[in-house]
Amino acid sequence: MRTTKKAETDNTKTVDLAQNTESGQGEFLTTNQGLRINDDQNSLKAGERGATLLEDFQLREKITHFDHERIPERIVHARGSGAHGYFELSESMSQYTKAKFLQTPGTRTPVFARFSTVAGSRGSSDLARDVRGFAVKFYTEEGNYDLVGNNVPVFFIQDAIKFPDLIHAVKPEPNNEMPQAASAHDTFWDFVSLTPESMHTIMWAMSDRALPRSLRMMEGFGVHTFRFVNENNESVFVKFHWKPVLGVHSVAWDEAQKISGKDSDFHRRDLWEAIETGNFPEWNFGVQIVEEKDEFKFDFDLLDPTKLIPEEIVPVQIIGKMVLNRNPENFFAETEQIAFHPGHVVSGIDFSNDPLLQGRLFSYTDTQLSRLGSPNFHEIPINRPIAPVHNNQRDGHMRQTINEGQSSYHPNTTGGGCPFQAKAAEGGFVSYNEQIDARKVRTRSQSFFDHFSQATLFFNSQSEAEKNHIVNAFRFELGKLETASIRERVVGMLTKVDKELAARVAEGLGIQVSQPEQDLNQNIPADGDPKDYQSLNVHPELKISKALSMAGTVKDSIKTRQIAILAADGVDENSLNAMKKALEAAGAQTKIIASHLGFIAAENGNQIIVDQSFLTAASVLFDAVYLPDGAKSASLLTDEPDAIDFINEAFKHCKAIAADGAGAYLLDLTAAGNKIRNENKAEKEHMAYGILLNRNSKEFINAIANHRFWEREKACNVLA
Ligand code: HDE
Repeated sequence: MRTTKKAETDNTKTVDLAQNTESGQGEFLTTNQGLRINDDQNSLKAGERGATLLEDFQLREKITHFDHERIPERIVHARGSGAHGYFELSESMSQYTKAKFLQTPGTRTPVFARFSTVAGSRGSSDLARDVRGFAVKFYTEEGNYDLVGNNVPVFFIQDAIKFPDLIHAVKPEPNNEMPQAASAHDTFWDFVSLTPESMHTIMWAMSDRALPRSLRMMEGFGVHTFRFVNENNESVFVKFHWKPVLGVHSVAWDEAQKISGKDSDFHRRDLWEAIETGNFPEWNFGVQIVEEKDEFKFDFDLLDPTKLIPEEIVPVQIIGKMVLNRNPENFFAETEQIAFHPGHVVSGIDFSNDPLLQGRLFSYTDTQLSRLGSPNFHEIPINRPIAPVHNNQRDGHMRQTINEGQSSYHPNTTGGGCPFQAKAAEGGFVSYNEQIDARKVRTRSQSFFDHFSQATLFFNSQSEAEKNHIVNAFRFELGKLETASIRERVVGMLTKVDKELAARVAEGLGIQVSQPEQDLNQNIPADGDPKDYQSLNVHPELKISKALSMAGTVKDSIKTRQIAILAADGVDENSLNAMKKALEAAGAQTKIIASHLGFIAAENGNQIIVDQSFLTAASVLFDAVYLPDGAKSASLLTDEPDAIDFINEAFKHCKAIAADGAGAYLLDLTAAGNKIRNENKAEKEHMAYGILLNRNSKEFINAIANHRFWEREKACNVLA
């Protein structure tokens, strides 16, 4: 069989065919033609002070390349961070799918995962309130499989034809390009208020799920219903899930906004550093399987992407795990140039007729053509499959492969018939032969008309603190609107989700809750579809789904958590070091923060190195605070307004705070001290609110593992 000459397909390393175009470390500086450069500091001039000569090819080449360094950013999901790793199967799926990488437990498949926000530009902040993209490219031996999902299991719209409208509405407004990476503006909520199907996903977006503590601490979902197809051509429906081993955790909204200012790369840095320090992020991979015969047994349509299958109804079966263990060498070459596509499937995985998914199948290649500039984007190293590529596609901008021979068509004899078509038994992809016999219609199925019952299920499933955060998120977002009628329409829509939610949001906005029926129909343009598919009243049996709340998530580890230790001259070295060692032994990372960099002198005269000063550190960048013993240190810090602010903020954001000995004096000056210690509450109660006085390291570790003490918001009247 004749083969095409192909670039090395080791996607894990960027190696060129003919020449070494790697980093060039230890090599001479050259032009792009390989000519060694003698002077890269000065352009070629007519005399020392003379004009620069057009002849200077070295200058021209360098500037020209620079002028063209930027490519269009992704139309959505522009800001992202990615990493390499592997997927390891633990349970064979051979009963359901013939996909090779899902057959034999222990099989490892290389992956590249990219996480992103949706609305913001490439340079925007990581902590925007937004859905997060969760896209994974599996480099399987049968070709690339892309699972291009999000960190919420549902989507805003039911039909791809509405996607440009949704995105136009959420992106900065076109007249003034404001606001960046934010949904709190008129056009977004105008669209939402006229699109009742968006309400379920809106509930997720207004919840803390939209403010992850870390990319490593968020779930991922394939969103659509897909199909598995086995060797016998039998199919089942499948939904995909990623479950983070560290649990699902979020930050508070006030904190998110402050992080955006203090470190807009907060998530990117967190992912990078976790991998650099060997704390490889891990997710369990799960599936929900629905037999074909059960397609219509639910009170929602499996094809409707605004619906999830509650885990209480179809449990998630864990079948493997993903480990991310290598940072990219080059952000542009890998994270920026990776091109995902929900249509990149392998034999054994197929599509359902979800109209949102069907539209996506067109969009992704189309967008890569303008973003990456050529139909040969699959030849960019990060996009190359490890499976060999043989076909009759030729040429085009930036073609890398040097195809040999006379034959570039099929069928042929000039090429000995190569490359051959593969039979199904040889791994050739055969679409699932679903029977379709239908009329062409431009309509929506009645079974998609229930827009509110799962929004209600989501709200009812939240803890009290989570509900409060949702109320405040609506108050914030709608409070930013300039058009009162949009605000009122959204509140009217909320009455369909939960009357109390609507009333509380309305109270915060100082408006009356209006009649939902009127509201939903008023101001809707005559040609606007929503009124034609007003909600169907469905009363699902399931009233609460625990899996929808983050309250019951994994809380058993402080691995990679960032702990601030505030200290000054006179700190008790033992008190500081004992806690520091215990926290680090449990996997946390500690930073000693003082008024200045360099060293502080401990009570016993020893010098202690300072990691960060109050100028460069910020409370919002840490998970917990420790105040060690040492009378002088505590007293110096009480005169340091930044130290008091630091503790107050940690208290407001419901983080664990521990003080030892004299460290407690410092606590007394803060809101934490006033609210808890000075009110003479029982010590047990301090603990319940995550304030620990003279407690041992084990107790502090447990408190940090709890992530946040949201109970503090109500008990101490603080709003995180
Ligand atoms: Fe995407 N989406 N999308 N999307 N999407 C893109 O492709 C699109 C949708 C998702 O890290 C674009 O390469 C349409 C749902 C992720 O590179 C674009 C529709 C879900 C990423 C595009 C949807 C997603 C994208 C922009 C409605 C969750 C980032 C750049 C029919 C299941 C991938 C690009 C990465 C990216 C189109 C809806 C997830 C324009 C038309 C639903 C994670 O092609």
